[in-house]
Amino acid sequence: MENLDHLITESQADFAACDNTTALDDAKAKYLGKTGALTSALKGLGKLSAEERPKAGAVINVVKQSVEAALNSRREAILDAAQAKQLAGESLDITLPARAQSTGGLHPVTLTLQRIEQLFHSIGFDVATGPEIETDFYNFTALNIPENHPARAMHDTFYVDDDHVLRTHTSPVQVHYMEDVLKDNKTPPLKIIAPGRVYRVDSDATHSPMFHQVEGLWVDEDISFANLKGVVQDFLQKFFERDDLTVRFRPSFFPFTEPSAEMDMSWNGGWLEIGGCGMVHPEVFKHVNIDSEKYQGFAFGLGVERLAMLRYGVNDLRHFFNNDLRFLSQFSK
Ligand code: 2U9
Repeated sequence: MENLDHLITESQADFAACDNTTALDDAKAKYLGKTGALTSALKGLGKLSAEERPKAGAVINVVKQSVEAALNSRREAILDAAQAKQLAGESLDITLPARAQSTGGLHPVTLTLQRIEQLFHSIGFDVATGPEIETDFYNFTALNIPENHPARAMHDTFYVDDDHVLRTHTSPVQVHYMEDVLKDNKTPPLKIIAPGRVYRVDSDATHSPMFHQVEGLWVDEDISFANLKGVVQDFLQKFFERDDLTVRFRPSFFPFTEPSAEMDMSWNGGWLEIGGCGMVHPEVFKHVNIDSEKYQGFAFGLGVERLAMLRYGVNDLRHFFNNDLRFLSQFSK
């Protein structure tokens, strides 16, 4: 019988030349396929004598096993290489630094409120808070706001029911506070600020249906407009970090103060309206049983968003409420 050893080296060379399994299957056919060299050799066994057949069969099988071993080892090598290539393509670069966890920060209005509270606290004002849903009495009547005043109209104020409104200012907080102080048999002096959310039916670039106010109240035996001017000017100078900042008053009207004034502050060579103020109206003191012959008090109100806009140079109030992180993240330290 023909020597078949050359098939081993030939098949090894053929298999080595294959770089994918399809080519390998084609190469396999040449040796192990239906008409392959080894298959033909096995078929040829029938022509041999019964004596020669087992020996020749054994020889063919040895060659066949070698070819199969070469085939399997090449197949494994091709599959390993393909997998390695795939893994290399999908690999994660674990040397890349992890993305930093963002820590968030306080809202600019919160930062402004904190600053306001801290500055007033430093000159002896307590911080008072109260409910955001108020009765008609605390939001309007106790503050001497007459029955037919526009602030009481549905189109200016959010009504919860006939007797309850979303507070339109933080003034009811001071009414509660004065009542509570007197309930404890305490007497003035009384020195508080009332910061918080308030609600009005209003919405444009400078008005939002929800905004923040801070109101101040100082009641004592001889409190005057001069004290008011000193407190407000001192506060604004510290808040804006400008020692040369001054305030001026323009006569105005509020039902809860008499006399009343609009407050302006000096700003870039001009004047900027910044809030309202006045001496607490005797009618308001009457509602909380404070003797207006003995005590006087000043009150003022400032818009917190307005202060924040001026301090941070924000030109549209709505930025504060759109929750755009590109805006908000600028205030995180
Ligand atoms: C009591 C008595 C009087 C608070 C006052 C103003 C004038 C005022 C506005 C400024 C800008 C509101 O945020 S704003 O829109 N406020 O003009 N507020 S006097 O007077 C009071 C408060 C409580 C018991």
